[in-house]
Amino acid sequence: MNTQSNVRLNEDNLHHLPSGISVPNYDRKKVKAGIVHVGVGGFHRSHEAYYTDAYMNQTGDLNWGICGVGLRDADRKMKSILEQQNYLYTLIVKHPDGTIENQVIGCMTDFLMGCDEPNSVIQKMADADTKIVSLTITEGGYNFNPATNEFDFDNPDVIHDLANPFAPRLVFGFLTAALKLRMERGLPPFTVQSCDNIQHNGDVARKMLLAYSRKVDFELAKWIEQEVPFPNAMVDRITPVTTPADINYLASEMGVSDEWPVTCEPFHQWIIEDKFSVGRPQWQKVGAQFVADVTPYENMKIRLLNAGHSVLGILGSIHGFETIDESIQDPIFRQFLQLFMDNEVTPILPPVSGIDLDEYKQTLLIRFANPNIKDHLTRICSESASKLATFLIPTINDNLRQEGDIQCAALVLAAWCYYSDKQTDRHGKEITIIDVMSQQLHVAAAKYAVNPASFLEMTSIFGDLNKNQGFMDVYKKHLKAIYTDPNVKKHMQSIINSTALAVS
Ligand code: CS2
Repeated sequence: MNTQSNVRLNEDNLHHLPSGISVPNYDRKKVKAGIVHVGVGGFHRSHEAYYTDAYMNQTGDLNWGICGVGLRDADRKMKSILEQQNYLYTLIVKHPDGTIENQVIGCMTDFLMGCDEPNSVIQKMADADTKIVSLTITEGGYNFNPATNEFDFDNPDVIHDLANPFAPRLVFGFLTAALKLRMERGLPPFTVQSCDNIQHNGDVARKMLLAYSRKVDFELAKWIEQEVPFPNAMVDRITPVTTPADINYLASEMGVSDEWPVTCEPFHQWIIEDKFSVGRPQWQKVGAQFVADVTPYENMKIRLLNAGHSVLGILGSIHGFETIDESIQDPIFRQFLQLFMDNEVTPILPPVSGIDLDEYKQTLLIRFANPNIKDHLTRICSESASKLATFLIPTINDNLRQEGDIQCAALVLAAWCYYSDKQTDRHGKEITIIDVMSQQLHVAAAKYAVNPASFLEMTSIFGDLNKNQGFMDVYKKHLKAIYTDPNVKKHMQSIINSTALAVS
């Protein structure tokens, strides 16, 4: 909705916005881009950009503005809206009690499209003012084969990039071309800062970039290996997809026209290894935590929060729920999630310094239940092929190694097979599935009747799970139960009951 009395969000109007919306207190004209960020979606805007804006507000250090970069056609809409708004947008922070905070974020200075102007992106990254190139490119964007953990050179985009080093499509092509220019110009390298939910995200980015750059230029790869830091980081803030209702809320209740605001929960966490080549913002002044080793924190977050989301997402979709808060309101879903976290994840987590795991899990349940964060299961289940390979399969493998429990996780994989095969909920209502592998998943799952192991034979996702007889027995039992009766709650309840019996 855009009524005449509404104020359009842009630089000219920034200090004429209606009350109830906070705005940056720094002079945006003086902001210099020290960060180039690839992958400007909701999460980047609610997290790294939020911290950077807060840092500028608090310290007045304006050397860390963010130049956004989109690499795919799909990013054009974001560029065009942000451009019209002089790169301003509203962050709508929704508390569980209904309180809403509206805040304009002002640290973005520009937005470049890699697919339209690859050279501008490469030059921007190679610019001496650029100190950090940060990434939210999703789990799939790292282009590794989860079964081998090696760079996937068979990807047609990689083949394209090797043949067109100055007009690449993937992030590794851009980073390689820009770092080459910096090396040739005698400039120090930028830091590559991954902000994706991948265990050891910095190490993975490093491994993939080294594999790719070695094919391009061996000397350059050696320089990257020795000089470029890739801090690992744990990132966290639940950020649902922006809906027309969010845009309407700002227009009708706040009197502001913002074409693409971001909504998020109040909770945020960022734990980063302190390895930067040419400086960084003092993000610790606004709540980020710098530590020597982020491993225990990322393990905890990915295996509890992200996997927990997938558990609710897959089972909730089959049940017919639409959002995370709706799923967690259901006592059986809640108990099942708690059981999964307590029995299957907690025992394999190393201790996390300064964190009480029980409290952390309770906070997760409260965050998931926030009734104002309508986090759709479509978003949660999107790209499950790469998500589950990172969030859930490693937990199963750890449990199999130490004879831990795998009942809940096996039920989730069985449910995922049913979901991929039928693509409907238990009542036959179609489910929207967003996954680059959805077709392969569907074909493998649909062979269930002739070969119940067919789904798990997709080794690029499941690795060797299909060779583990003990696991396969449990998985097949759950699979049969779900195909016989897709009322997943019944099967969740029976796992809850049998675990309670085993404990008593
Ligand atoms: C979610 C994450 O996409 C997912 O599967 O689990 O986007 C999650 O909301 C964020 O990692 C929260 O920090």
